Amino acid sequence: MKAEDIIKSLPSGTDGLLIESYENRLYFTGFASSAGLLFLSKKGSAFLTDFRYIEAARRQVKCCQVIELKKIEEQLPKLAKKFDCKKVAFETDRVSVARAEKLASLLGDVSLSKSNTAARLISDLRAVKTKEEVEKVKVAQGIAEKAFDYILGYIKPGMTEKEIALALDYHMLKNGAQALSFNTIVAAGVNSSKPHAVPGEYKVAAGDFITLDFGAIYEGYHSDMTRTLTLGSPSSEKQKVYKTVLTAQEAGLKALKPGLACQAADAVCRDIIEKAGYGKNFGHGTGHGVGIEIHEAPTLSPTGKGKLKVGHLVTVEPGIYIAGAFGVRIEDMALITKKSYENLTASPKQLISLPV
Ligand SMILES: [Mn+2]
Repeated sequence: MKAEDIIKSLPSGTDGLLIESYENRLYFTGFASSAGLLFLSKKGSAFLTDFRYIEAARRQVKCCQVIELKKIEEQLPKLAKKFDCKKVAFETDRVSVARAEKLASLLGDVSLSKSNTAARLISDLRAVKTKEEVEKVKVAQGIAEKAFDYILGYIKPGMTEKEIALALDYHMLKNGAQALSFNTIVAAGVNSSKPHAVPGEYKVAAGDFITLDFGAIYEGYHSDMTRTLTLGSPSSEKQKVYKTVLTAQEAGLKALKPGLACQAADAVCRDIIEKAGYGKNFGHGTGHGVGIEIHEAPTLSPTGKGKLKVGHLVTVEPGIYIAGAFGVRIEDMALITKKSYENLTASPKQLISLPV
């Protein structure tokens, strides 16, 4: 079990780990709930959740005993004693200072470790996807791609960004998405220069670039893709920028393999964009891990840490943004394999020009 790997790797002297975040509870138990506590320890583990979820949890959680959460102030110290814990770690990257103080007081004699090791170990573990996790992302991505195909026939001049975003969202939700990966981005015309523009009342018109960045969630797992389309014929400058981003994106993908430094993966895309004269117009990282969270480890950026490993699932999404004019971003998701990568995004990347 994944949780056992974490427990074994905790710093010496730490014998337990408290997991309270939604994301990590889902990861370790496979059970999604708005509240709960997973107590992992070297001598045993327990998942506590309240009356609202207890019936479903008893049926679904297989990794450890399931206990109905009633009075945490009594149950937590009792479990710590039962599992013979002297010191327990917690999610230092996810728990507020107030909650950490509360946990420390609930634990009484058992000390709460402030070490970041557990948080780092969980992040590293979650970055490497199992086959089952990859399958879920693939289903999510399939839902997003069907919505993309649909939207190509839907967009007409005069439609607002909001209308296009709503149509994408509706299609994903109607066709199996449990939820949306994030607020869908539809950025058209001058708005496409803002990487995370919010869809508004702007009406798409001939010559516009339209950037669509969206994803679906399936069984807790996210997908993420970006395509930039045009309505009618774009200017030659727009075509040049699109070609540059596409060249960078394809080169970035092609470079992916185990052992490649995350910074080096970023540099592949960044160098091409810099050489084309648009270095200052690419102000974000090249990519990020995707899974239970839309952004997770590893990070492909100039400050990204570590190297790619088999099982990492990352986006490659360079862009060029010219303030007050237009922007282009193209994004695929890629799974790092033994020799290179598998592209999980099948939608076409050649510039699609929609009829006006
Ligand atoms: Mn992304």
